Amino acid sequence: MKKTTLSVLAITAAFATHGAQADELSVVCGAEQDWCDLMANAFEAETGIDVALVRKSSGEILAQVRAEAGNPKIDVWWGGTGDPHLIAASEGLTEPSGVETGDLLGWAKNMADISKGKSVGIYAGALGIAYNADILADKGIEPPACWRDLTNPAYAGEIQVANPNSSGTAYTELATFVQLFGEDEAFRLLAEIGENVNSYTKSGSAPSKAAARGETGISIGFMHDMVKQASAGFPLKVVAPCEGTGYEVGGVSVIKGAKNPEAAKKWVEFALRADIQSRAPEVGSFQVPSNANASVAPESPKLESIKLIDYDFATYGAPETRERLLTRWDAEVKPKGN
Ligand code: S7P
Repeated sequence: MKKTTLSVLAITAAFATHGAQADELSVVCGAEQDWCDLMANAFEAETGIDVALVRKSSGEILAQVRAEAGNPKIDVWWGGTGDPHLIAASEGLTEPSGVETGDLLGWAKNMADISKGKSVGIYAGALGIAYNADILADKGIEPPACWRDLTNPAYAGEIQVANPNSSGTAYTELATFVQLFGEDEAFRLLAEIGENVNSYTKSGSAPSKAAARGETGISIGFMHDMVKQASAGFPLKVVAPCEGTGYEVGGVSVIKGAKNPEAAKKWVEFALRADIQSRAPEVGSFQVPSNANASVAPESPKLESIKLIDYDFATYGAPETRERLLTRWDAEVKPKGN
């Protein structure tokens, strides 16, 4: 009798464990909170799998994935700039999802090629400058047209940008400057622009939200995050810098040793579908989708009409490059005492 009870308990426990594994998914999300929520709700509704989701900036996610290596709490990392996804892949922190990439655009497949299938591109977006037209007009300041314009002392205290240690957006900016101007000139320019910066934020989209609300005159960030504010009615103007600009390919990666690998793979398949990617504009996310059959919102910045650099994802998505550039940024750009 006792033996039977124990067996039943053991079977029940095993079933419960198995059930939990099949019905749960832990997601860390690098996109905007409203898009993260839309994705989690849609995935739960379609699959019945419970999603526990947390939103973080890209650098913070990379730090968590590194800290949890070998015993991850996260199953899948969705969104955020591609460079940290590539770094995690090269450090063996993520693993190939094995999903089909046939319908994806070239830049999304490129991400899969560089990472040996461990990360796949889900969207793309270009970096730019935004300004609050009312604030600059009130102060009688000419809007910037180029990256170099941001060194103008007329913008003292007017510029906001994120910190590249925490923010994928700001790391993309740092890597873009290095590719556009060469490393030494890039750091000289960033330090000079730093004289005009009022705050280095944790998240990459925060500066454009602040500029939209008139808390700062100028922001640096992704153009689609600026368009989101402009289309909500704020007086924010978006500038494609005259020298050219860099861009991100947002990624999705399955964490190595994920507790729920099947559900993680389902999430990746889900996130690459055209019908799912086409829903991003519902929450004002205007990145260009990676699935060739997804619809592109009319508000999405037209990448083909922007002077884009040939962003070197393999180099700037390598751990040693990120380490070197962030060390230099801390020494040469970061304000003392921060
Ligand atoms: O979803 C908007 C977006 O700009 O956020 C991601 C980006 O990593 C912002 O987070 P950070 O705080 O790390 O800068 C982008 O991938 C995405 O396009």
